[in-house]
Amino acid sequence: MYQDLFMQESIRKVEAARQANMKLDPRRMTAEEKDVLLKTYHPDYREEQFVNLSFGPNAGQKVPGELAALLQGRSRILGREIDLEHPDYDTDVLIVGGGGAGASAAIEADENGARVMIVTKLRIGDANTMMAEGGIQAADKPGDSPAQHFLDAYGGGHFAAQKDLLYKLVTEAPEAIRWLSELGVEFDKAPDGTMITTHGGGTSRKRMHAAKDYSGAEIMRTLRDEVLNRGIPVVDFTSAIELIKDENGRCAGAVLMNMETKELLVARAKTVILATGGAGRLHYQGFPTSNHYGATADGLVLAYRAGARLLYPDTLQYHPTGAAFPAQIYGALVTEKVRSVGAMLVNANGEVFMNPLETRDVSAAAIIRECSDRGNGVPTPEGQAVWLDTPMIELKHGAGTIEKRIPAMMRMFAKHGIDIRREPILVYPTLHYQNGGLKITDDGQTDIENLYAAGEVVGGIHGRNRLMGNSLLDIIVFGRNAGRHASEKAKQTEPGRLTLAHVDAFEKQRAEAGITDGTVSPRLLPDYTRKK
Ligand code: MEZ
Repeated sequence: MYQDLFMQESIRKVEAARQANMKLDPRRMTAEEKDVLLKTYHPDYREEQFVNLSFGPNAGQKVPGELAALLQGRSRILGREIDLEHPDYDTDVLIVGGGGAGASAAIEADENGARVMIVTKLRIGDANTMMAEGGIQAADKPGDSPAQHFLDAYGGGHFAAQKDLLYKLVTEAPEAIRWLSELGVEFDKAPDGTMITTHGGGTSRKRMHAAKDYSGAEIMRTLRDEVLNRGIPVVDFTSAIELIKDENGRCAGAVLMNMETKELLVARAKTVILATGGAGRLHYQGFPTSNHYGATADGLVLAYRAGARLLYPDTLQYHPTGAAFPAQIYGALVTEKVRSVGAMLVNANGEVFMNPLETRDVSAAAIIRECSDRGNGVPTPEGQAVWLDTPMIELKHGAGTIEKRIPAMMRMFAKHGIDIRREPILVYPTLHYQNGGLKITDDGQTDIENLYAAGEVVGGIHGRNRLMGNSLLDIIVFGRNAGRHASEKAKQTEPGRLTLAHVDAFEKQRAEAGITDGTVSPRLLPDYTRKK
């Protein structure tokens, strides 16, 4: 498959150095080294790629230019007739988004006796949860503790996590694993029934629980079955395009749009949970993405327009190992588990240039440095890349390890003629996760009364960088949390008269700020039409 002569020559160097490389235990970078590396090479520090918001709850703060255009964009409902007096749907808890957080919230709200409805612009399960591969963290083994988990995540997130949220995440993690197991998730287990756990970047203990390398798909399969078995209504191919408030300023529903007919519908609800996921499909700074097709920051736009603050909207996660070759899988996730089970990152000369389990932001920046200033990248049709030396895995752990532990990776590359048991693979950072998002309290409520949020749309749980496996964890812990609190709040709520006055007010602010570009938001789907 590697027909390019430079690649072939480089592979020979990787092979020649492999045995010696395998004996290396590259030292971790010091805090000072990491600091300089990040500031020089991490995309979050490319100041020219950010703009300051002109108005709204985060006025004056910097966000990626692509996101600013959407946050300050024009509403899709301007000039449309919307009959708020006669809602098409009436429910206690309206959940926007059909991924892991939305499904967990729905199950918990249903369990609490609420009438629940999920609305999703694609189908339930079409979400980043489905695409998560390597695992979910929980400190549930001897020698580990939630306190240790907290320290790893707090340090890895540059001491910026909201401490109360992170505390909740790590202390409720063992219960999340138990809940998932009881629902039917098939985690990897040793013959004696104990969970197999591995390291991830930045973890001090082996606490990554996995279902091979399709952990997210296994979790989503189980949650989706549970939602459907409970008979929770799911309205698919229908997006939320604006939140509705009541006359008292509380969130009280959403304007929905049928994605095929473009018909507008009104859903009235006592409480609303946004679980709309991330933003990879905005392709910040032109990066490819590991994200699902629907990851277009919709929840941030809806909530911002209704008056909710964002936390750390300027920080994104570039997963260090996106597939860089061949072009058909450019940007697809190569799970961190590949490094957890023994593969090392090496440059075009076959040299190991970092410890393979540095945290993600540091690893991504080190790869970018190797491919730019150091000139040690392997040229690819899309740019530059480094090798992830996968044959090391079976040399270390024996034949059959790759098929057993990371079969999805093996299949993804095999489809393109690359046998990762024998040949290394080319990787480069890919846009993976939105560290920032909606500010919430520890009961999951945003700045707007009766508007809750869970999952990747939330900011602050992980600080300015998330560790592997803490996102599958947060969708469960905070999804269930939001479902519980939103359903409880719904019991005490009777929505007043519905209104969209906040949308008009936002439009006025937009005009006063002199924003005249025609961007309409939320985006809903990526725009891949070829531009001349
Ligand atoms: O948490 C993640 O983002 C994850 C599990 C990704 C991966 O590398 O597999």
